[in-house]
Amino acid sequence: MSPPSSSILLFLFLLSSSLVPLDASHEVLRTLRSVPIAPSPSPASQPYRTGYHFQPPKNWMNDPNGPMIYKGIYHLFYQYNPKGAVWGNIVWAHSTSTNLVDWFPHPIAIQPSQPSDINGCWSGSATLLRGGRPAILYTGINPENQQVQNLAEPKNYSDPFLIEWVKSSGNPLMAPTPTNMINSSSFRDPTTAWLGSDGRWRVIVGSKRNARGMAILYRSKNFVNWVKAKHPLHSKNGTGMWECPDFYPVSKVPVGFDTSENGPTLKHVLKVSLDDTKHDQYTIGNYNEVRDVYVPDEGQIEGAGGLRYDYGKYYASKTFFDSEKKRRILWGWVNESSSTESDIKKGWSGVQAIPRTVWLDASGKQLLQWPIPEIEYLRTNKVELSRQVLKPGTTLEVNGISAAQADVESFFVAKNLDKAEAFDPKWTDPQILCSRKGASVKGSLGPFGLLVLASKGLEEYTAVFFRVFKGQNKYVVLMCSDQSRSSLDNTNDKTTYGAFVDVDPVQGFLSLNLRSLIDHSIVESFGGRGKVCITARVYPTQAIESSARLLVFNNGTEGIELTKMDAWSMKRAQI
Ligand code: DQQ
Repeated sequence: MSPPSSSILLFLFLLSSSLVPLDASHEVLRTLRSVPIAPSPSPASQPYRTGYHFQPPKNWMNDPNGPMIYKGIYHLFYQYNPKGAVWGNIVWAHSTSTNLVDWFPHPIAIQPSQPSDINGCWSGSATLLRGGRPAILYTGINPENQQVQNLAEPKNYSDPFLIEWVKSSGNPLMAPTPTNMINSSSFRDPTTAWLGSDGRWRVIVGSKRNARGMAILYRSKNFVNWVKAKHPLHSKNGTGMWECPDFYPVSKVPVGFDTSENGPTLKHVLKVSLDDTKHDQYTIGNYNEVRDVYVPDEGQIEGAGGLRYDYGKYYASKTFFDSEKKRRILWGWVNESSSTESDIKKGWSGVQAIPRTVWLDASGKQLLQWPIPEIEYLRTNKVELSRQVLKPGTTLEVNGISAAQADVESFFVAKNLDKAEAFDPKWTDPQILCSRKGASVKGSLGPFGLLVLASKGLEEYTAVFFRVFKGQNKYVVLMCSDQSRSSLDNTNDKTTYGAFVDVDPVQGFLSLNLRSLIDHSIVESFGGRGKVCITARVYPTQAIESSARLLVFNNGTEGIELTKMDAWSMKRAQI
């Protein structure tokens, strides 16, 4: 979401205050029962609502905010418009869960109520202070439409659901001033804070100066009085506004670490949501606590062309440390690819991707991501395909699962690597390559993979597939999610997505794993055991509910071995 210009903000504010007056009080509902839970809309009228991806019953949702675990309960807050299916009137909605799959809704946690947030409660993060006490830092929009940073704390620490939040009387705690050089329309989305060994908290806030994206650093001894550091934690010219920064330690062992941990065996990740491109881009590097700077490793690319959490639709993400299961979990917002008119008609917009565990790949050069294992409890009616060769031209239907709501894991092996097409070094953009070489463009080793949400006569399908090329010194594996045939409705954005997967052959064979989480209007795909993720939003008109089909295909001239495929129907989550 790009921040609306001040005139749009003023217009939205006037509109909302003239039609439905903004409630300036911090209304608090006392019990869980007092929250009206809307009945699930019928699938016939709402074929694009998800069965196991998080979404509110209606209206607009964007960024995940303040995820945390407190007293064994997972919390997810999110940017929400209580008044409609388009962005505006932004508050923090709140749900909790014991398993990250089933969610219980709570009253709005934070909404405009004081001058420092009267024009909106925008994104922010939770930090567990000493003794495990949660605190939320979030961006408020003040009466002058300036972006400022505020603090909210639980009213009752013994409530594991953290229903009521109290705003600090000192708000705003960080604000643009005539002397601190902060651009008041580009100063938002505080991260989870981390504690240095000097006993001071640090937090970064996304910003830009001209085209230089930056992570402005603040320090505090008591979490209330914050002092801006002389230099940002990091900045990079040419990258534009950094929204929703995230900064955390990782290691090659697939466990997570508290945000305050640092040491010689840990690397750090700095993720920024690039407002200019709407992509979540990250680098891996080192955090020098003495100088309070982050330095990306040599070879890491910042901005366009760098690493992305997801090469499809995925934005404004945020991680948290799950101290119970010792893992770092990533949440990300998946916006619609439909028109605003369709969103208003269906009455909602936006879903959250399935939470993913993140850790560092053995190469140390990129992250790995995998859907949290809890999601597997929804699997049912397993169908297995055993080892077979997918001959050139194969399209094989996988019967026996509900293909509109499924989890599919396939293991492919490409053997005749000497037959791979030559890779042209000019092909530097995998997304362009995928749109030129879609699923229907024959190759030699590929395209092979899945046709998901496919209609009976293949009038509609989304193709998720690989192609293998022979580069100068190594093989190049391309992973694509081709939405060009996903819907007969041409009002949707059907951009094809793609990425290169960094995998090497072992003993002359290239093994490629593909997992796809299919849920009515979202397809989340993980290639190379989590090296590349691509998420797509699709709106089939025929391949809906029980009419949706799943196929495995090979449109190359060489046979590809399907070592195994496990496919499950997914039960509905309680959301
Ligand atoms: N969404 C929030 C902002 C953030 C943007 C407003 C990112 O705080 O920069 O809803 O999608």
